[in-house]
Amino acid sequence: MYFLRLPTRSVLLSALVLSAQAHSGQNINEETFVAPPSTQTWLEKYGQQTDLGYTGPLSFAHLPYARCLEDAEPTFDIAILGMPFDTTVSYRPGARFGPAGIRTGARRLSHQYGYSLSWGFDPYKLGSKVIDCGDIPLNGYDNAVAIDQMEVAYSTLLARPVAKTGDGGFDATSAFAKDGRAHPRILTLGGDHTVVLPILRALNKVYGPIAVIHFDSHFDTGNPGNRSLSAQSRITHGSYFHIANEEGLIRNNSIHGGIRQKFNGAPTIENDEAVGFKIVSADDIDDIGIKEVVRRIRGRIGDAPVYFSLDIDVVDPGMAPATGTPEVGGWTVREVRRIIRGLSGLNFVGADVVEVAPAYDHADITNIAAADIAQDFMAMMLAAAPPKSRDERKPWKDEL
Ligand SMILES: [Mn+2]
Repeated sequence: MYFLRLPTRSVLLSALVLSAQAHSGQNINEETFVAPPSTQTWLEKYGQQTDLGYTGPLSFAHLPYARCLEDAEPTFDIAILGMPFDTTVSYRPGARFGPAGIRTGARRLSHQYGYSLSWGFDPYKLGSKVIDCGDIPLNGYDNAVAIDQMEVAYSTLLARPVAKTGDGGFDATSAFAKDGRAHPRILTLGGDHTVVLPILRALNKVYGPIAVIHFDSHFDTGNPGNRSLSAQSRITHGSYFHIANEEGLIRNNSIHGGIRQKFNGAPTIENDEAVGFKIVSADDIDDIGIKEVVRRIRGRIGDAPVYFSLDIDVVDPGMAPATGTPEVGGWTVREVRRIIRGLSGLNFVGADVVEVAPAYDHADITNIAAADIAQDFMAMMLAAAPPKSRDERKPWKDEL
C-alpha cells in the first residue's frame, strides 16, 4: 500500500453530502456544496499535491532531473545517465528507447521510499545525492560521432565534484583515481552494449585500466579481426570488449556471469580468456549455488577498481523479453538481484543496465525488471558490504 495524500476532511464531507442528496433526489444544499471551480484555483481548493507513481516528468524513480551536460550547477554522488544508442547491433534494434523504457519501469520506484527487505536499508537515505541527468542527445546517423559524444559526456560528468551531502554511503573511487580525489559514479541506462566502450575510455582517463563484471548471455569479446569493411565497423555490441582490451582499458581479471550463447567452441573461449575474462555460465548457478557464484566473482575481482555492466538478456527472456538478442535458459531476476547484493563493497567505479529494447516488451515487464536492477546497482555501489540475510539481521525496527 502507498500513503497518498487524501482530500481534506471538508472536501470529503461535502462530497458525501452531495452524493447522498443526488441519490435521494433532494435539492442541493448551497451551504454544503463544494464551491464551483470558477471561484477557486486548484491550489486554493486542493493544495499542493505530490506526483503520483504514474504522473509527472519521466525521471528515474522520480528523482530530481537536471540537464547536467550543459548545467554544471547540480552536484551529485551518483548520476543516472541515458545513452539512447542502438546502431551497432547484430540482430534486433530498438535499444535507443531503453533509457525511456527503464525510466517508465522506474515509475513505481520512488527516491522517497527506497527501503526494501532484501537490503535492509534505503539507498536514497545513505547520505549520497542521486539525480537523473537525462539522456545524451546522441547523433543518430554517425556511430563515430555518437561514440565520441558518449565519451565526452561521461568524462564531463565524471569530472564534476561529488556532492557528499552526508556522512553515510561508500565511495571507493578516490582510492583509485589518478588525481586522488573522489569522483561521482554514473549509472548508465543503455543503449546497445557498445556504449560500454566510450564509458571505459572515459573511466580509463581517471582510473587507468579497470576490471569488469559482465552479466550477459553473450561473451561480447568477439574478435572483429581485420576483415571488417572499415575500422568503424569493427566496433559492435559483440566486439567492444575486444576493442577495449586492444586499447588497454581493462584488466585481465574480469569475469562474465550468465553466459549461454552458442558459439564455435575452443577458439571463442581462448579468445575470451585472452581478452581477460573467466566465465560463470548460466547453468553454473544450478551446480554451485548463488553463494559460490558470488565468492568466485569477488575472488576474481579482489581489490581492483571494477565496472559492472549488465545486459538485460542475462535474465531469462520469459522475464525480460524486450531485448535484441534473446537466449533461453537465463537467470531469474531474483537470482540476479541476490548476486548483485552479494557483490556490494567491491570498488565500483560505475555500472550500467543495457540492451533494453522496449518495443519487444509485454506489459512493461522488462522495463520494470531493468529499473529494479538499476536501483539495486545504486544500493550495491553505496553499500560498504553485502547486506546480511533477513534471517541474520536484527528486528526490522532497529534498522530504520
Ligand atoms: Mn551484451
